[in-house]
Parts: sequence; C-alpha cells; structure tokens
Amino acid sequence: MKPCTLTSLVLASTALGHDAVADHVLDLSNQAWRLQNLPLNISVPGKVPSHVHLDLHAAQVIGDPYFGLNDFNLRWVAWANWTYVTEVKGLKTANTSGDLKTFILFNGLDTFADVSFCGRHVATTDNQFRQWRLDVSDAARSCDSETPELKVTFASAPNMAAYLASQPDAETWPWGIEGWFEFPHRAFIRKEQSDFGWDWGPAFAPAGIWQKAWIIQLTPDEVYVPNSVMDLYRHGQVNNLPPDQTADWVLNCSIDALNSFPKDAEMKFTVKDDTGRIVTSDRLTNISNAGDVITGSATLDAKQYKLWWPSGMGAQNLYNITVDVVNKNKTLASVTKRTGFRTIVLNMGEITDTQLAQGIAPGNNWHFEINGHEFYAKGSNFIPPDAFWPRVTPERIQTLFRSVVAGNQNMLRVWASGAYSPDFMYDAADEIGILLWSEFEFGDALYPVTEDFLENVRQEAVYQVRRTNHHPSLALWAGGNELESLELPGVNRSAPEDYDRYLHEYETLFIETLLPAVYGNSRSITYMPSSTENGYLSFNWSRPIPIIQRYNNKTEGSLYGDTDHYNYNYREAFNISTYPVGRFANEFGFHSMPSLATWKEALPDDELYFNSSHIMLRNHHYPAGGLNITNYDNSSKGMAEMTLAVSEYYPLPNRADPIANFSSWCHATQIFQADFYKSQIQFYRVGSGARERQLGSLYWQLEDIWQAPTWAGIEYSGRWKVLHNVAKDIYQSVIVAPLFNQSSGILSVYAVSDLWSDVKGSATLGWIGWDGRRLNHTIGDFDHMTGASSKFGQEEVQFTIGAINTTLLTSFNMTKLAESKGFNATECLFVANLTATGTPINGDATRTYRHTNTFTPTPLSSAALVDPGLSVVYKKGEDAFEVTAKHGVSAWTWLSVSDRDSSVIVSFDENAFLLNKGQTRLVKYSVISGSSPGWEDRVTADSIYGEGQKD
Ligand code: BMA
Repeated sequence: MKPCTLTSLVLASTALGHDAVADHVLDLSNQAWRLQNLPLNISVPGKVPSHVHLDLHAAQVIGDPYFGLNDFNLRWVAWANWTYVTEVKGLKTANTSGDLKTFILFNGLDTFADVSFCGRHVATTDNQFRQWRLDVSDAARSCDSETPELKVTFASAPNMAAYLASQPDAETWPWGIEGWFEFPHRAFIRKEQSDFGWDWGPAFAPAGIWQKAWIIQLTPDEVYVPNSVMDLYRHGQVNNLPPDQTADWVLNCSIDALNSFPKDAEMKFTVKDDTGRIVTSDRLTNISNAGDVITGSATLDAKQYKLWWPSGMGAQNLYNITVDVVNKNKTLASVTKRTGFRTIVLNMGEITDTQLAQGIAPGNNWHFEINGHEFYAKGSNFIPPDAFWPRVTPERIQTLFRSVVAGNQNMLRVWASGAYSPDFMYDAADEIGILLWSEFEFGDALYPVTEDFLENVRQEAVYQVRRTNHHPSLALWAGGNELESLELPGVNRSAPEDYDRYLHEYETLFIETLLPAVYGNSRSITYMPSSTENGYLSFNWSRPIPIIQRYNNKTEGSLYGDTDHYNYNYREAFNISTYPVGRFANEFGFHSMPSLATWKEALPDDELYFNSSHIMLRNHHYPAGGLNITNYDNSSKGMAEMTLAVSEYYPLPNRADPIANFSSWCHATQIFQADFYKSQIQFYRVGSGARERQLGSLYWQLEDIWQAPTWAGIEYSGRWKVLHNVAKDIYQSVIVAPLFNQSSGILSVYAVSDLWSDVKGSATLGWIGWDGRRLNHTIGDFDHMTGASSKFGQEEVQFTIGAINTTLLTSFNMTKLAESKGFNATECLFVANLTATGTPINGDATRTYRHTNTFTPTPLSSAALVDPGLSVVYKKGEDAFEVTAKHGVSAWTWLSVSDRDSSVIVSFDENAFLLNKGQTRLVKYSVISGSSPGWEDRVTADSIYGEGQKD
C-alpha cells in the first residue's frame, strides 16, 4: 500500500457553479482519456464531457452522425459497450495518517456505467440525470500506482432497456401506451427518453461521461460542496398558491457536503446587486445540520430589492447571493448563486365570484402570475437542441434565446423526455427574461414503480430541483408530458379492468414521489403532475400530499386545465370550431420541411428532392408504437399531409429547375405550417377576452434537434422558418385578428392586447383586390336578424381594449357577402390595419403599436393572384432592405439570403408579410451566425405568386 500525495491545487469554483473552498480538486476534463472497445479493435482519444459518437467522429472512426443515413448506419455504436479510461495524473498525497478522503464526483453519466478506480470496482450507475458522489477513499489508500487507472465502462442502453423489460417481474402496459419510435422499452431506464427516437428526432442512444467530473481529496476538516439549493420566497408563501406580494422575502439555503460539516458550524450570507454593491449581509438562522447537509434561513427586507421580470414585462434584475459555512472563524464552504427576486405561480385555483361576475366561465383558473400579475404567456416548446448535449454550448443557447425574445416569446416549455436544462441555459434565460416551464423527464409512457425505480427517481428529482431552484427563469415543475391527457385515457380505453392499478402507479410516481421532491426543497415553485391536465380538484395543506387531481371530475359548462391540439386533417386546419377552448394552449402544431440550405448540410445532392428516401426516412411522423395509433395509416403519412395541405391552400410550386422547385416546395410547407399556427394563436389570444379567459399559447415546437421534417419554427442551423417570423408577428402585444367561423359564416374582427393597461386606437378595415384596387364590399354592422350589413368599403373603427383583453371591431356574414352582386371571392382579400397607443407593461412612456392582418375568402390556391412586381434593394446607409410591390398585392413576401451564401444565417425583422400595391417596407435584419462577404447584395424577395410561376 502506498499512500498518494497531493500536488495539484485546482479550484473547483467555476466548474461547479459554486465557490467551494476545498482546494484539492482535479478536473477530469484535463486528463488524457481514451475511448475503447477492444473487441471491435477501437481505441481512440476520448473527452470528458463527451459522448462516444462525438469522440469516434473526432477520431474519424465514423462519419458525421447527422449526415445522410448515419442515424441507421451507426446503430452498432448504440448496441456496443464502451469504455472511457485514463491514468489519473496529479493525484498524490503525502497524507500518511490515511485519513485523507478521495471522492469522484460525476455530474452525469449516460447511463449504465461500471466505474473502477485503481483496479477496484467502485460503482454501478443507472441514471443519466443523477449526480454521482463516489467515496473511493479505500481504493485510493490501497492503490500502489502514482497514476491510478480510472475506468468507466458503459453498457449499451438499448440492450439494458431490453434486458430490464424482459425480467419476469417487469411491469407491462397495454400495447400503444409506450410511444416508441426506434428502440423500445425506454420507460425502464432513466435516460433521455428521446434518445431512443422521437417523431422529430433520431435514435443514437448515446453513451458517455456527458457532464463535468472531478476527483476531490479532502482532509477531515475540509468539505466540498457538490450541490446546494437557494430558495427565495415571500414570507408565508407555499407552493402552488399565490403569495402576499407585500410580504418580505425569505432566503432559505441548504448546502450539501462531501465530508461533513462540524456540529457547531454557522452560516452567513451576503447579497450583492449586479454592480457588486452589498445590499445586505448577516447570519442565517434556524440552522439545521445533518452533517452532509446544512440549512439556514433569513428574512430580507422586500423594500431593498428590485423585482425580476420576464422579457417585455420589466427589467431582469439579478443579484448574487453568497452563503458561507463557517466554523471558528474559518470558512469551510462558500456558495455563490446569481438569482432574482420574483414570484411565479401557476394559479389553478377555483374561479372566484369576482371572476364569474366578469363573465369568466366557472371551473378553475389555469394561468401564470408573475409577481402577483396575471399575464399572457407567449412562446413555444423547447426540445433537446442536439442529440449530443456535450456539444451544446452556452453560446448556442444564447443565440437561440435571442431568437426567442426577438420572436416576442416570454415562455418556453422545456418538454419532458429530453434532459434537464443545464445551468447555463437557465443563466441565459435569467439574463434575457425567458420563463422556463420545466419538467421531470417522463413522457408518452407509463413507468415502473418498483422500490428501486422510485428511489432512483427521487434522487434524480431532488438533485435537479436543488441545482436549479435559484434561477428566476424557473417557472414551474411538471411531472411529465401528456400523462393525464394521453396515457391514462389510453390505458382506460385498452385495459379498463386494470385502470385503477395503473392510476395508482401513476400517482405513486408523479404525485407521491415527485411532489415531495419539489416541496421538500422549494416553496417558491408550483408543481403539477402532468403537462396537459385538468388541474386539481382540491388542495389542502393539512394533508401530507396536498393535491387531489381533478382528472375527469368535470362539471358541464365549466372549464379547467390546459389544452393540446394536433389535427393532421388539413381540411380542418382553418376551422376554428375544431380548436380546443380552454384556459391555456400548451401544445399545438403541424410539421413542415426545413429549407434547402439546411437540407444541404445533411444530405448528398442526389437526395435533394421532396420524397427522396433520405427525407422520407427522416420523417418520423408515422405509425409509432403508441402515440394516437388510430390516427396513423401509412408510412408516408407525414410527407403526404404536408403535400396535401400545400395543394389545398396555395399555388403549387412550379419552378423549372428541380432544386429550385424542391426549395419552393419546402418553403410552401412552411407557409401552411405558419398559417395554421397563426390561425390558432390568434384564436387563443382572442380567448383572453372570452369566457374561457385564455392566457397562454405555447406552440409545438421552438427548434430542431437535427435536419428533418418536423414541427419546429427554427431549423437545426438556426435559420428561422416561416413559422418563427409569423409567430413573432402574431405574438406582438397589440394585434388585430379576423376570426372566421366556418359554420356560421361570420367573420369577426377583434383587437387584442396583452398589455396591463388600456390601449386606444383605430383600425382601418376594408376589401382590396389582388391588383391593389379598393373594393366596396361589406365590412360590418351585420344584423343577425335580417342578415343584412350596413357598412361597406373602407372604414376606420375607433376602439379601446382593456388590460389583457379583446374588443370586437366588427363582424359580418361572409355567406351573405359571397352571394351578393359584384363579390368575387377569388379576386379579393380583407385587410385590417391597426394603430394603437398604449403603455408597455412596467414602462412609463406610451408608444405606438401597429399591426396588419388579412382574411382571404378563398384559399390562395384558387385566388386570382397578380404579379406584385416585387423588388428588393439593400440600403447600406440604413442597414436595411427596401422591399417594394409595384404592380399588385404581395402575400407571404419572403426575403431570403441566396443559396450560395448559406454560410451566413440572417433573420429579418419582418418576413412573410403582406405588401399592398405601391407599398414599400424597410426591413432591418440581424446576423444570427456566420458570414459571407457581399451577401446583402444577393438577398432576394419573393411572394406566394412567384412560388407558383415557372421561372
Ligand atoms: C406531442 C409532444 C411530443 C411530440 C409532439 C408532436 O405529443 O408532447 O411528444 O413530439 O406532440 O407529435
């Protein structure tokens, strides 16, 4: 036995995100690793953090995993076992007394790993989302090497899942309950669920040391902080319920230790503002010390702190709070977290009498309140931005989040079944003001409830809640995706006799296990068991588990939870009666193709056509083993849905050059997608003034994980699809929204505002021909009794809109109009231009809001479109593009950077807009990434008319 000597003094602070005082810390990223599979004769340099696929690619053993059909060709990587091995350098100790402790700290192992240190097996792991704190002191002490071997061997995750599912006592579920795409049985393993394939993503099932890792050596009087939680809440606040906004703040801090805190340890704290000024500093009281975790709290005077607000609602004021654990004037541990003072509650309380008197439908609320204010949540669903998280950098997330805020979004739902957001993602959201509705990683399946599984989940949840709780952007914890809206009804349909058992299992995991993990570590965050649900039936703090879920315990005429909506019958896309009426729309969507430039990154040239085999194989919207299986009929379903929708509603692309025509087709699928989402978003937003008091739209999905036909609004490359531009337009604070009810034939035009005070303005309403002529058709004052209208031509309507409300500007009967003399549906469109004055939320100066919206009485496929004579000129001095429509109306006017400049990715401040004849628009832009000298002079403008013309 030869004791190690410690020579390396590395501070762990930045890597861990806290300032740990222990200084014998080896960052395992700095070691020379090898990645091996000896039976396959592979031994290449490896990295930490990384994934096997990334290291094999870097060593040129495999090609780019995202290229061509490599998602299939590389299956062998997922089926194999892999070893990361290093001879640890810098671990030396002269500690002859042998009381030096050695720990290996893995922030994440993906997923089934055997860890050995100096030839001794020290751990077996089975959860990608847990932090592993391994005490390897015995192995270190008995090690006779100066450079002990550290070896992490990963078993194939698909193999492990299949093995666990095949055990005689393994839980089973009816066919179809597990939504699966490529590898089955993901519910048995705690690994990113979409790693086994999803309807928008590939199945690489990667393995590796995917998070940072360290070796830490401590003398008995030293401690090291692997994790901690800070909770800021209003005095008296409890989870899920709106707190008193005048109450002081409570700071509660709980710090974990490797080694242990001495019994008489104390805690001190300092709060600094973002200029570094100390706001307050004191001792924490109510100390409880279990040795490996110490907790204390303090009251902070509310008057001294500025609130944190989401984007568009105020400033993102941030503070640094440092908590020191001290003993006999020595600082044992020090944790600094950047945080913000805010309360965020998902209010699911019963509709009050006051609300009923305002005309709000009975039932329960389902909306968010920031610092005591209800607000309209605008955003989308975030999926894993890459199949390989280790290559997702903070810069990439910051770039993406800039697009989110530029798109007028204030909330993202970080969808369950990916991975828990890294701290840098919450950091970026804290800074830019995006609320992150966060979820535990369970979705579209039911899960086992063995003791081991539950304990594994509990550890995962406690770690993640503690790690992330201080971020002001954290908006919610949900148990998982679509569990109550899809999975429970699914078992009830296919195995009604077992429903009670499955329901009990659901509650065991999603209520009895996960809720205490949140409530036990935070009083500031709401928990709900399932992303789409009907809220709670009752809530009672005197019970250990205070929530009783409502499920289908509903009263006719009352409204409850949030909604999702997927309807792939393109014929119903614009039929607003098919949209759900609820309090909040948390998922809805349709897929589209990425642009040609993005396809080119991933496909060989000979696959660049619409139904090429590579593209078809990347379309995963097909009969999977679960999700709504009855809706699926054939394997090209996804491709056909896009094509049929385009053919129904828009002029067919008709370019002579096959690549240009492919590009036009991709674009046309994006137009349908955007059109459909816009129709829904404006319907939901009009609901803010209706009896449903609808207060949120989060569409499916923000961005792509790779290059494929999906629901995304932002392509893998970062390019904005038509959708992201259109969502930006319809998510503006003040909009005008024409809603056409196909069954009644009534077109109703609303002014909608999500500002927190009255907005006043006027809207010009009227019909124009595609050639730009003003037409003298009906525009309003429709008499329901006689069916007659009394307003024609152009009109200016004055209006006032209340806070987060709507005002009906006009309504008229399209059926009557269509029958009237001189009306030709194919020749005209209804245009509404709104101008309003209002005060931005939390702003003082008023500003002007403008919005244009249209309604076309016939699909553009049958409209008599006119060549708008579009031109675009780069105005260097103004850093903008001037777009003009000379001869006619230009619908879906689209600016794009020419194909030969695909190395620069640009977003235009406005895109996919309407230009009337003779109108000119000056459009600014931002470069998202890359560069290409002179690209500005090669920007083109096209319209829906041009897409249908032969070039
Ligand atoms: C919902 C989501 C995802 C899915 C999407 C598109 O079901 O929760 O699971 O990817 O729709 O089908």
